[in-house]
Amino acid sequence: MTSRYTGIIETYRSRLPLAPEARAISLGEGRTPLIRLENLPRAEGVDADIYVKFEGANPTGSFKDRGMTVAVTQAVHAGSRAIICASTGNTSAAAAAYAARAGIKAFVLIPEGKIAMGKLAQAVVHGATVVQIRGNFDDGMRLVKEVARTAPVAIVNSINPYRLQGQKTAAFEIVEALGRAPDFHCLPVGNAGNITAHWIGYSESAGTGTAACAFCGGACAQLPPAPVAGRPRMVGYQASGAAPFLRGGPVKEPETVATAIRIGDPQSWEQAWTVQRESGGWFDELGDEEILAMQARLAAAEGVFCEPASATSLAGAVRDLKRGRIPAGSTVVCTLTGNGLKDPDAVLRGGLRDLIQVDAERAAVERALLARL
Ligand code: AN7
Repeated sequence: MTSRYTGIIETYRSRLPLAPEARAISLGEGRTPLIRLENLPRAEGVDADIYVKFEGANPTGSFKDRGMTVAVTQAVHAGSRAIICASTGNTSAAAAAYAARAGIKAFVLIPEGKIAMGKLAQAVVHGATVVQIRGNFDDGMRLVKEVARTAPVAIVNSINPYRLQGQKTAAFEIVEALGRAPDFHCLPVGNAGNITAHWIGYSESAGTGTAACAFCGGACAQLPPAPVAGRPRMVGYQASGAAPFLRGGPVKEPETVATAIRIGDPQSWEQAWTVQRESGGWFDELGDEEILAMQARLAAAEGVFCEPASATSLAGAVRDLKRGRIPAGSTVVCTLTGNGLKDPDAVLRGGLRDLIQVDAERAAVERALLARL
C-alpha cells in the first residue's frame, strides 16, 4: 500500500467550499509537525503542556501555503489567468509558488526594503512580477484593491475567503493530533486572517459554528465531521510597534523587526474581535527584544528555528503563563507561522561576534574545542 501525502485539499475536501471538479493546485502543504516542547518550559519555569505547530515546514516555509492552495485552486477553477497580492513577504512567496504550479501569472506588491531576503528570493525564483512599493504593507493592500477593481486579476490576500478556508485546516490537524482542542491557542497577529481561520476550524471541529466565517456566518455546525469537545481561548500577540488591536484602531507607521507582521491596518479587524469575544481570549503586545530573545531561546533549547514574527506567539504564551493569565497545567498550542531560514539576517546581525576562527590545523581546532567542553 502506498501513502503519498498530497496536501490539505485532498485530505479535507469535504470540509472545503470547492467544486468537486476543481483541479487541486497543491504542493503537498499541511500535515506540519506539532512539537511538544521538552526543555523550554522547564528553563522558563512554567508548568504547562506547550506544543508548537511548526508551519515553517510547509512547502514555501509558512502557513500561507494552506490558504494559497485553496485560493489558487478556486481562482483557476473560476478562469483566472493571474493573481495579485500585497505582502510583507510570506504571502508573496506562496502566491508566486502556487501560481507557478498552476501555470498562471502572479503580481506581488511588497514594501521596498522591508521584507526578509529569503522571501524576496522566493518571489523572484518562482517568476512572480515583483512590484516594490515606496510605502508599507497597508499602502500595498489599498493599491491591490484599487487595481483589482478593473484589471483581470484575482486577489489572493486573506480578504479572499478561500484563504481562510484553507488555513482553518491547521486547527483540524491539531484536534486530530491531540484528540481534542487545546485550552489556549496563541498566534502572532498581523492582518488577523490566521487567528480567524483557526477559530473557524476549531468551531467546525466542535460543531458550533462562528459568526467570523464569511462562508457560513455561524452555520459551520452543518458541516461534517462529528463534533469533538470544546474550543480553545484564542490569544493574539502583536509587536508593540505594530499593534492596532492594542491601540483600538489603525497604526499609521507600523515598525518592528518582525517584518512579517509590520501591519497597521488589519484586514480581518471585525472578524478578529468576534474571535476574541466568542472564544474568551485576548490580544497583547511584545517588544522587539522579547520577540528576538524567544526566537533564539526556542532555537537553542528545542532545535526549532522560526522567523521573528512567529516567536511572538510563544513569547506571549510564556509571559502569560508566568503571570498566571494562562493557568498552570494548561494545554497550549502556539503557531510558529514561518521558517527562520527565510530571514537569517534577523539572527546573524547580533550573533556573528560569537563565531570563532582558527588556523586550519588539528592543534588549533582541538584547543578551540577543549576550551569549550
Ligand atoms: C510569519 O505575507 O500578511 O494575522 O503579507 O508572514 O494572518 O496576517 C504575513 C503575515 C504571522 C500574520 N506570521 O498572520 C504577508 C502577511 C508570519 C506572517 C503573520 C504573517 P495574519
